[in-house]
Amino acid sequence: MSFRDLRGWLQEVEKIGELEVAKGAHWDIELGTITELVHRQRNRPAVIFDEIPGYPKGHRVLVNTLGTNDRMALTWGLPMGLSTMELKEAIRQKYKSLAPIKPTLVSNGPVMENVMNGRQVDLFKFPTPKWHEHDGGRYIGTGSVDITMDPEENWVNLGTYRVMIMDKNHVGFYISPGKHGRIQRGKYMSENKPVPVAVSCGHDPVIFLVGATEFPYGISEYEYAGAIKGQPVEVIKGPVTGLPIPADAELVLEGFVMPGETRMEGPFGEWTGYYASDTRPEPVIEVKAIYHRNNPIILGSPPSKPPCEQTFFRAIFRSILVEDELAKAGIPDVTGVWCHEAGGARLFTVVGIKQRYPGHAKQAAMIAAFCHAGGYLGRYVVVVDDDIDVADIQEVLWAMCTRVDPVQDIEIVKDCWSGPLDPIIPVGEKGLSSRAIINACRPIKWIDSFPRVVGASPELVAKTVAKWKDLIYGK
Ligand SMILES: Cc1cc2nc3c(=O)[nH]c(=O)nc-3n(C[C@H](O)[C@H](O)[C@H](O)COP(=O)(O)O)c2cc1C
Ligand SMILES: [Mn+2]
Repeated sequence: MSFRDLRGWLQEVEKIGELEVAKGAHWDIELGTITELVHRQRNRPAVIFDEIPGYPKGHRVLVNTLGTNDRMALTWGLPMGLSTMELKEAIRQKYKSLAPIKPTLVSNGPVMENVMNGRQVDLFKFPTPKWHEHDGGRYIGTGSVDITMDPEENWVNLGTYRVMIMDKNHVGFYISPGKHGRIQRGKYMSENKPVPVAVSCGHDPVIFLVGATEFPYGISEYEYAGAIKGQPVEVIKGPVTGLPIPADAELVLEGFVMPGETRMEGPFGEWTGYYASDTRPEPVIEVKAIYHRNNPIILGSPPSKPPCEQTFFRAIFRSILVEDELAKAGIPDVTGVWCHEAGGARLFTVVGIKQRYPGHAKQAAMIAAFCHAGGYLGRYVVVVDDDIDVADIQEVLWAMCTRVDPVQDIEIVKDCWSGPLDPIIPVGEKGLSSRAIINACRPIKWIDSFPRVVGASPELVAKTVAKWKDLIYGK
């Protein structure tokens, strides 16, 4: 791996010409609006905002880290110049061979260059953006990770769960039901014990990538970060909580959630493209200490209406994870999975299979719909035959239009994993939602007599193109 931490990553990104410095953008909406517009495009550089009004030069905010194929490849330690599907394949190969590497405990690191303790703690010392016009506050945690420990099972989870500044020493953090951090937090709260939490607000993008991804329950995302990097992540024992914090992080908060204490959190522009969860009372962290490097960099990744930076990198990686879970569940002949971006890489998942036996399609669909990587806040799972390109929405729709008899082939499953962010579930009824499982494969019972697909055979195409190439495709 060619970089060690966020600063090393920035140097590499600069070398490939994909870093831009923007000076003078205001933290109040302006920076967030620029980010939204940049995040929508697929070829824009990572942007580092400096000289943010009201803040010292050098206190920076970085966005659009994973917004292009090359930056995603760089972060994964893969070659430049790959197409999206080549990148997916390269990541898949690398992911298959990953062996988790435990973090190494070190006694000190750059994150400790500056320490604020107790009464010195002041969250307003950093240029935290108000990202979207209708947000309820400034979110210091978007490209962040919330670090928690399971008090019974003793493993450390890293989850990207949004973090809102409440006042100079309190932050709210919203975790959807079922997420690992929520399960861990709940174990302390049900015993009325303070919950130790550390929040890293700027770090190696590999840390962000693993925090934002549905790795299996029970294994620390630190171990996956180490595996991706090919070397252990160095961590320091947090002086306040004892939790492991990245030694090379830019900015880390440490504190406790007091049982029973809540404040209103939100609204926040969410990945579905709505402000669906509005404001709710949520637990808050009383921040006891802040550590930061000189000239700290906040890593931002605010969601917005898809497609955007997030849906891009998550579509690739979630598709791989769902494929992996299908394989682990023993489903044969899965030819591909694509978690479409319009659905935030969650609401519309397509699984391709080579049908081998009656029931194969439904079996694949159900695993894809309910496994950890694919289960949360899903909506549609479509299974198609292997002649359909799962990532090509026109082909998928064609299969749905021609190989589905709705009364036979769409099944509704009720009472599935959802949460407050689900825009179609009304306030007061949120919590569960249904899934449409769409079997858009040719019916296995009469597949051999299913109508032949129109179109020249590959041999005929090859022969014709060889002779008429310029006429057909232009000179
Ligand atoms: C920028 C960004 C913000 C996110 N915000 C939240 C959030 O506020 N709450 C939440 O539950 N999940 C959020 N997620 C999704 C989780 O990070 C994701 O589901 C992750 O897998 C959770 O970790 P876990 O599997 O260890 O629970 C966010 C993801 C991204 C990329
Ligand atoms: Mn986890």
